[in-house]
Amino acid sequence: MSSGVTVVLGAQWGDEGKGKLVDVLAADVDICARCAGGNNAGHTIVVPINGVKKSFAFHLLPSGLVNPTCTGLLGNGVVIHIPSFFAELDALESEGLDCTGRLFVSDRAQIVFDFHQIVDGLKEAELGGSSIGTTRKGIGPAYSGKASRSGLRIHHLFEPEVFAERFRKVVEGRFKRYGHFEYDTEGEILRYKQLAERLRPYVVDSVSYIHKAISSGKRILVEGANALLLDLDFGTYPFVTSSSTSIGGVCTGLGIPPKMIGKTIGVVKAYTTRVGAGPFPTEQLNDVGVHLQEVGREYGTTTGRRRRCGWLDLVVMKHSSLINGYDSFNLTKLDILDQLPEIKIAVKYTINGEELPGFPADLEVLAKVHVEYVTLPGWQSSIEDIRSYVDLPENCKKYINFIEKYLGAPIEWIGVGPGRDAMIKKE
Ligand code: 2SA
Ligand code: GDP
Ligand code: MG
Repeated sequence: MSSGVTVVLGAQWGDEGKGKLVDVLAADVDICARCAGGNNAGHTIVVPINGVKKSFAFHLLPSGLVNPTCTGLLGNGVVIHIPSFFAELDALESEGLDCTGRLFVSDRAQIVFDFHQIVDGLKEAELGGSSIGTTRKGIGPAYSGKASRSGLRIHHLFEPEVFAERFRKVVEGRFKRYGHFEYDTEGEILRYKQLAERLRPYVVDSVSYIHKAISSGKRILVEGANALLLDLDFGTYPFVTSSSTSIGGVCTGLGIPPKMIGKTIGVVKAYTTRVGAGPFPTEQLNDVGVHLQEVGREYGTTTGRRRRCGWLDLVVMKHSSLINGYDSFNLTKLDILDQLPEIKIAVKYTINGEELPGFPADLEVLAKVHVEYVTLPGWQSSIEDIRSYVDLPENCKKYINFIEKYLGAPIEWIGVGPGRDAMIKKE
């Protein structure tokens, strides 16, 4: 690990395989922190336990917890549905992953309540045909509450009267906006009184906690959730999530200054996927898309939805690189391209023959772009068992080199299968 905080961020529309890289890097870190998002995220990790491959799905908790010496931290920028926090924790512990004393939650983090999840569904229904395709985990409504200063934070749980008063007010506000939906406000206040006591041992002043850890030489890894194209500012707005999923969200979601970030690794799938609605210029609504979806087993980790699939888009990746300033990349799921005779890569967007200067903000423009591709020959052999860069087929290396050259940063890691060991470190 390099000195300073290491950051892993999704470079496309999510599900690039961040969880797997975090798991690999967690072997050498002391703390794995989440800075944004909630249990909308889904990170699948496949690890050998007593010689048998076991799959863990993380949603809210940091994936680094799979490593028994790694401590997990949920920063102030995360939104926390407390019953889901405990459900995930209980599931991990029942599978033999003891998290006692190595999981902490920021006292400044916002709470996601069931009413946020109900409202998420109501908002989507209201949008009808132009719905976002959210995970319905209450993420948008919780961040809206935060921005409009009516949200409840973890520390409010420990001031029962303040909590009850703010809670009643905010639920009342939702009833005014959406009509009276079924919700037991007083019952929830009682439930949260009990949940507060269960949560108490996990709660820390995360700013002091992380700065103390940094100054005592602890190695910190930040696990990004969702991805750049789902960022509230830089993604395909409004078809985005409601948090800052870019490098800026690392600083605001944990309270660390940019100068403490040592290295930022972008995770990029060898093709592109997205779940939910919104434009996707390289989407393949044909046999190629079906092939990627089926061979890549592209289903949402949280909702089970089919992920839309298409070719790798380097215009998207350039936009993502400008904002996040990746030091290196992890190219994942390269093995999913094994059988394809030829592989396309998007390199340019044009309108009326003119190249666009960047990734357009306006989705009407994005929907109209003509995508220019470069076609490279496939390698048509299995790379799943290859563990060294030099042993990869020549056409596979050409694909990797093309991406590196276009993006101007090295591909440091190459994923060739879902398991922890199926990763090539390119020196
Ligand atoms: P939300 O629920 O308000 O954050 O949804 C807003 C948009 O963000 C997308 N989104 C995601 N995209 C990819 N992966 C996500 N996590 C799960 C996974 C998704 C799943 O790992 O597979 O299981 O469906 C994720 N979370 C949010 C979402 O599709 C909307 O486009
Ligand atoms: P995340 O949200 O970025 O952590 O990604 P997800 O876990 O939602 O989705 C990535 C999926 O691809 C998971 O099922 C991983 O186990 C799997 N995966 C990750 N890297 C690779 C790889 O290099 N090859 C293959 N075949 N699967 C991978
Ligand atoms: Mg995911």
